[in-house]
Amino acid sequence: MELFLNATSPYARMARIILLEKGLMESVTLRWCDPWADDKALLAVNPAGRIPALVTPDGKTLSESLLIAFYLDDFSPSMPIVPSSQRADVLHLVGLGQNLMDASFTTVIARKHYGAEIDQSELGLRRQRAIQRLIKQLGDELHQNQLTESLNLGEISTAVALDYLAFRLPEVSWKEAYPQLQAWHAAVITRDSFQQTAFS
Ligand SMILES: N[C@@H](CCC(=O)N[C@@H](CS)C(=O)NCC(=O)O)C(=O)O
Repeated sequence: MELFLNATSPYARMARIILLEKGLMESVTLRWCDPWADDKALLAVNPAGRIPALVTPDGKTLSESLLIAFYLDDFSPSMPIVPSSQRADVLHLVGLGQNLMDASFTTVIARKHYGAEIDQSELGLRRQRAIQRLIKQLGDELHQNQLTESLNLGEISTAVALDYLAFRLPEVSWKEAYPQLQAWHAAVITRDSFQQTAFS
């Protein structure tokens, strides 16, 4: 398999963490690229020009981080990241994590292209309110003692989204406001899969 990625995409990081958590790194070649520079090799496999993109052993390209996550979970059923006994709980958390990732990432990209004043636009303000509500709900729902030996997809998505917030939008000081969430996040990111893929 091949995974097209860069070092700052939260979506690509999620795919890489799943590969590590499921012990699949030896089955994949990492193809580092710049999706914003119309990378030719990326465009050849994914006309959307976005990462992550995973090329399967039979040459099919998968785009969209969640579709890649589901494919990898099926590819290697050991250590399931969406265990059937907890499906609704895990998917609920995935929704919170992905929405936090989307609102944070869109804020960063909008600022990059249109300047920080874009935060004061109607959509910018909506994104900021969504980020605040999502963090509050995660703070209410997540406790360090819920963590088990293996991570599920909801935990991976949420921890990556929180890490991305700390990396790109440090002014959203969620750690100070939600110490219980901070303890949960700190416990998750000690894992090898998070340490090896830290944003840089
Ligand atoms: N919904 C997509 C989002 C992927 C995405 O937005 N990737 C960004 C990098 S973080 C990208 O490749 N952007 C390039 C572009 O939009 O042209 C997913 O979950 O995979």
